[in-house]
Amino acid sequence: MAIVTPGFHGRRESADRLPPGQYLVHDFPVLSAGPTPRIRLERWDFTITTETGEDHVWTWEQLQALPAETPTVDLHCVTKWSKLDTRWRGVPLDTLLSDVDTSAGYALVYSYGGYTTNLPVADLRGGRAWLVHQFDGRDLSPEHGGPVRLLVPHLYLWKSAKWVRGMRLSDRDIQGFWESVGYHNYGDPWREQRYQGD
Ligand SMILES: Nc1nc2c(c(=O)[nH]1)N[C@H]1C(S)=C(S)[C@@H](COP(=O)(O)O)O[C@H]1N2
Ligand SMILES: [Mo]
Repeated sequence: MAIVTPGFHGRRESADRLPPGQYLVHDFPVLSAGPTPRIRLERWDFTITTETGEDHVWTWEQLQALPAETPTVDLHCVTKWSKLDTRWRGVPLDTLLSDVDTSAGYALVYSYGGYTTNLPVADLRGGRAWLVHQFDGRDLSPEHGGPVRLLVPHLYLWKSAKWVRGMRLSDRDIQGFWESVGYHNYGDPWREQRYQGD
């Protein structure tokens, strides 16, 4: 009898891991809506602003001092490519949010360069979202969002904001860049939530 441990993907067939309408790639495509910003680490910081307007700020050193995890996850882009077993290193959002007093339902994530994307705060919790600074054992390259990107692999990859700078928590769900031009508000690849109305 085959035993499949949830989270241990090595024993599952690739085909079972491909959401509807997706195909596998082995390279790592770059999808950016604008130019790649270059951010010096001494100037980098990450801010969580609560619904009451309180700012929590982490510098690069402070982020590095937090316990890191090394998730191996599958990525699913709404343009239909999926990449399996990508290896990352970063700090779980649970750790950052544990310092933040909030009951807000929604996060509007924003990046250096102006990109935004929205998701429920619940999706940032539960060991499902990280601020990552390494990919495949190396510093995350600028093209893929370095120095730090958000990684939320259970949603389509446009939610994983590259060059992430902060997030505003709110009781109101405010749409981000792609969401406001017709992409799905939530973006679950397993339910094929590509566009509004899917
Ligand atoms: N800041 C920022 N983050 C972004 C984007 C972007 O244009 N700007 N594109 C999104 C989209 S649509 C996808 S598919 C992934 C692509 O990540 P990759 O370039 O590392 O493959 O980043 C997401 N995060
Ligand atoms: Mo995308």
